[in-house]
Amino acid sequence: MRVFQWVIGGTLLLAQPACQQASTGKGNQQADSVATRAGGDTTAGMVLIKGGSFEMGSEEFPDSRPVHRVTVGDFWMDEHEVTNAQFAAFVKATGYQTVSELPLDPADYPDVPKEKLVPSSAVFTPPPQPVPLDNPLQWWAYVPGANWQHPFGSGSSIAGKDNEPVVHISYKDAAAYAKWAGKRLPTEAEWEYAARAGGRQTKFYWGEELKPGGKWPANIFQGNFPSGNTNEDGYTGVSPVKTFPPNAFGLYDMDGNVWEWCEDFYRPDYYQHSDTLNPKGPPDSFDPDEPGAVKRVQRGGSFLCSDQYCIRYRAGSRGKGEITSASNNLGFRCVKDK
Ligand SMILES: [Ca+2]
Ligand SMILES: [Ca+2]
Repeated sequence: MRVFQWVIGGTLLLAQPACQQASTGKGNQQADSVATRAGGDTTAGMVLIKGGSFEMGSEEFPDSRPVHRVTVGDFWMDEHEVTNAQFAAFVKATGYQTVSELPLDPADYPDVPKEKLVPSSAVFTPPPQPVPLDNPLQWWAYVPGANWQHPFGSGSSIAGKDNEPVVHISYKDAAAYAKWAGKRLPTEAEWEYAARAGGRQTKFYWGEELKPGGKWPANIFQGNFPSGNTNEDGYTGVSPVKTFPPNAFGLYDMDGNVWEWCEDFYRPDYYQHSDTLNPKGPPDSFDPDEPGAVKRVQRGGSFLCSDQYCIRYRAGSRGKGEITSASNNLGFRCVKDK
């Protein structure tokens, strides 16, 4: 079941369903019935990541401490975020409907006005003037009809945007796609190892400098958040995949563009007792900010991140999201065992 919340440098909860932990809605049944496509063993468009050891985490954020040594095995990873064209092929083959497209049962949301219980998703809607950064409702709107095919609501479309990352993707949607594609979502450790290209601890995944050589190396946010996007990197919203340079492993947009789901459940204290070999996350989730909400890890930040507000595009930082929630800066990529 869906929680009315968005994760952008923190979480905001508007209303919770009556029985979150059960989470046995229509989205689940759909995902369970998705069959793996024929020829699903292809690694086209993937990069073979040679495993190794690295220093995982960041001392900069309470939930990414301590930095600890982790070893991951070899795996394949999508070279870019899953695109609208790729997701459309999945939907065409399976008839899958994303969580944002499904109706909500009023019985599950006794505290939410009925008129709000229509298929919808969170869209970044900045105010025209500067605002204090203490209330995300000032720049997030729950827009009826917003979903992966209509990123800004029912009047919008993805026509001509085949190469943009698909957005408004919940964890359940991402997992269903991965299953169909014969792939899986990355573990958090695999994701960070790939984002660091196996390298050392740095402030940003691309290095120590925010803007090396005077150029923005990723699609993030410049200017005064949320109203004053100066658009220095050329994109106020998503950018087509492969617009910005790849990292040393040949992977694009690990930093910025859209947040990416990982398979691991979220717990802020997991790194204090994480496995060191191919860690797969804790057995269940717990977020003291929203006890009861089932959350998985998200990584890499988005086009809305900057040092002023959502600083979790920085290397080693972690994001989190309730598994049926989505927004127009949230997507994913897949991995595959070697
Ligand atoms: Ca940007
Ligand atoms: Ca990304």
